[in-house]
Amino acid sequence: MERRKFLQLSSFGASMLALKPPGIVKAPTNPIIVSTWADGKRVNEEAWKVLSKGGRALDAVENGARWMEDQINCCVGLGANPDRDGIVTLDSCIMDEHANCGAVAALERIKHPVSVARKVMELTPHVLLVGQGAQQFAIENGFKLEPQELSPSAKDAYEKWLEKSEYKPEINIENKKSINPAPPMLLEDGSFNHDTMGIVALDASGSMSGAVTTSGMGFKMRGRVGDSPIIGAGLFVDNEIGAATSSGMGEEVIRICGTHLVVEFMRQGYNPETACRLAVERIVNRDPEKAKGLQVGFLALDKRGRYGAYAVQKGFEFAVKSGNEEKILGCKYVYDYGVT
Ligand code: SD4
Repeated sequence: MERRKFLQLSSFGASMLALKPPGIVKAPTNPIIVSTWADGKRVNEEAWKVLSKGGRALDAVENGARWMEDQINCCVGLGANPDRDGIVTLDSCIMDEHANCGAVAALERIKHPVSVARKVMELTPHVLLVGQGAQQFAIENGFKLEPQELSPSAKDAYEKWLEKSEYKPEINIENKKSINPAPPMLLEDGSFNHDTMGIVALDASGSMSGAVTTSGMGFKMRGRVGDSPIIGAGLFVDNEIGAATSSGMGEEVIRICGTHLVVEFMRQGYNPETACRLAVERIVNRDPEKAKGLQVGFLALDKRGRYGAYAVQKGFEFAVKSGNEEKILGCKYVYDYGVT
């Protein structure tokens, strides 16, 4: 190629590089955080301590998740409901603005699985550590091994569950009346209204991150892992587009790579609520009868700070906090407790 033509072409290439698509440009933004369920409100407050000072979304979501894990008699963390064998096993994941991610599953006797997940992300070449290996990694990295005992509320709930030992995931559990509207959401029968906290945030520098922490479905089969620690199922972050998290029947979320799907719908131009609705419809349309008996909720935040949620059943809630709003919101759904 002639030298002049080559130079012309390469300067054209350089100017094209300068014209990055708008989503890729990192511009200052107003920080915002959204978290699943009503107790996401307190989680957001903890995360806001980081976001309001110009801190990183990654630190904010970890802070929020740690607060949740610290609650005794809670639906998340070591005080949560155990598996069928009476052992609490925890799942968690975290993902940052560079698509770095880390996760732990079936982790026992460690108080802050979200921070172990972050260490997996930062200190290993891996994404997911499970069971004994995850616990060993946690201990090697300074996490304390906690005693293996159930919290008073989990002990009560487990004893009650043992009376029938019925293995059926409780789906419309949100329908039950809360006797304690402040977190933890302890229900009349001693159970909790959910088992999972999903959090996604956008910080002042325009970076997005997310975290999920859960005890998984109460009285699950030993060794069962749901969507929560699975990147693309319980959590997905794409810093060019947005982030999403989920709660509910993990198996259904895994089947459709739920949060990855939500983010891909946002990439196609749908707003967060519509993106969540389309993912919910993917579950419902395949088997509407089955879907009548299960709950899945998706929550999404896009790069512009817009948020939205959608659920299979009535009852899914989320909390939002930014510089100018702080609220708990319900969302649209397909079924009103199994009825169209
Ligand atoms: C799981 N998705 O283990 C979790 C359960 C959940 O509110 O979200 N509960 O499948």
